[in-house]
Amino acid sequence: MIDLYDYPTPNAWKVSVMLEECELPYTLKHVDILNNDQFKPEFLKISPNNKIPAIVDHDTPHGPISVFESGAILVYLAEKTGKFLPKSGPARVAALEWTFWQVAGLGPMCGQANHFRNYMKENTQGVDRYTKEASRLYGVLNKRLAGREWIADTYGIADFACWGWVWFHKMAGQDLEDYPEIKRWFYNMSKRPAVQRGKAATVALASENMRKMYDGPFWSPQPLEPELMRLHQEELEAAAKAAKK
Ligand SMILES: N[C@@H](CCC(=O)N[C@@H](CS)C(=O)NCC(=O)O)C(=O)O
Repeated sequence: MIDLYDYPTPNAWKVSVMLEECELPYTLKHVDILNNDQFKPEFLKISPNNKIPAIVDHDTPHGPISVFESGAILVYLAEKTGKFLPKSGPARVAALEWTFWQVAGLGPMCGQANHFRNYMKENTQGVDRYTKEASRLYGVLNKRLAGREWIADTYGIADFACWGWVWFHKMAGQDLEDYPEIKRWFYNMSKRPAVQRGKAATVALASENMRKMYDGPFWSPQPLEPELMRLHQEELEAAAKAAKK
């Protein structure tokens, strides 16, 4: 069994989505980062950089193994299961390139764009710099996806890494209408039941107020497609029921 230390954010969804896609059983350990749980000594032993996600894998020949940093977790799970990361060759290189591109670029820059746009609006230099950088990165991804179904050669860790950061496109000042290739990829991936389960599971453990924020086309400038919205609602309800048990 794997413990996933999470909070409902795109960084945690990378891992919960992968666990669902791999059909690996896992237990969610909710770390309330708004309440400083990430600084508790027992969590720092697992994740010394005081951030979610982190995992503890209890099912290994070496005894429990803990892993922090989402990119390292994705690679660890891929190597454990033999899934979602080609074992060698150019396809593996592409999967690693785009996964690390997300971890080092798309995630941090969109995070900064969110910070300045939504919490430090008066700092127009910051708003401008990070919104432009988020747009540049979205442009790079849009170009990459032209003529491709998935970000690397096959569906896998690069898609898991990027998906949540596209879900939150509005907070980084982006409009999917400007990126038709990303929009197509995003909706295709969002329709996968494992993706919906992975997101809903982490949201279900959040407070009721927080849940309401996710309960709809949150941050999305255009309403989600009705079919996707219906699936999203069903998954959220099922996950909320499971969390109450
Ligand atoms: N580079 C890290 C980033 C993780 C990260 O930023 N986690 C945020 C939530 S999305 C967090 O735990 N923040 C708590 C804090 O900074 O104190 C990764 O990819 O795992």
